[in-house]
Amino acid sequence: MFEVLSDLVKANFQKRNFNTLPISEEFRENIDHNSKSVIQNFAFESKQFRKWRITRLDGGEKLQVFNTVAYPRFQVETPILGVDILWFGASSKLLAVLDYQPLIQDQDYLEQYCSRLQLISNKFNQFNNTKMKNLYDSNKFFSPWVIICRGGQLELQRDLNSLFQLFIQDYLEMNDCCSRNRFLNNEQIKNKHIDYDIYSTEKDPADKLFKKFFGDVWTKNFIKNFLFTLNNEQH
Ligand code: BLA
Repeated sequence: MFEVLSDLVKANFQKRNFNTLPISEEFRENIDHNSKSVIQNFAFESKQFRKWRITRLDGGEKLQVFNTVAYPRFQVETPILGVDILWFGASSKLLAVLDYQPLIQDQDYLEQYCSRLQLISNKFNQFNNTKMKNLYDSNKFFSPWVIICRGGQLELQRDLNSLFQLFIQDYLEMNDCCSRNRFLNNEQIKNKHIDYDIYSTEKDPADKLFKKFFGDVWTKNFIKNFLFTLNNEQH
């Protein structure tokens, strides 16, 4: 269902000389033959990004997932891009979360790198929501302007693609203009990326879902060695 979102990201990559990063066979694609669910993963890098990963989970009519995270290189203090989009077919519910995930909560940092999210979400009424439930701490690696939509078929068809397109383009442009870091040095940036991976490993509610389809062993390995690879690193 969300193939168009992956295509859109990849089209941007082609224009900007991204390279494909190798992924081990077990993560490239995994199929749960019982439910016929398929998970596919892709990873890329470029001059500005050390890793940009994309995950798609096709669980048929019941569940569709698109998830992507972009990690800038340690020399750049810009936010991590995070997107989590889920479609629950049984209840016809869309959950879309999109954010320029700040490395720090300093007000000037948030203004400089994240506040432009408002300009995007203001264009789309039904995405004009920043209230999270308490799965995650909204003050840790989320911006005050995080875009959240809990909607239905209408939101899905109408605006998601246009909103996503703007969201990606704006982020890429922010990373194109190589302004000097004002808030963090390279070592601090690296440590924030490590903290992000550790925090996400703890909080991401995806593990239950993965375990159901692909089992405990694969899921642990996937989280540790594909999704959040810095979670074992030390400062
Ligand atoms: C919520 N994400 C969720 C939930 C699930 C997933 C099952 C709970 C949905 C519910 O409330 O019913 C699933 N997360 C996944 C899957 C992957 C994943 C399948 O990472 C596959 C890789 N999550 C992220 C990123 C962000 C994020 C990068 O992975 C940042 C934008 C956000 N997901 C996020 C938030 C919620 C959520 C904030 C809770 C939404 C809320 O508070 O209501």
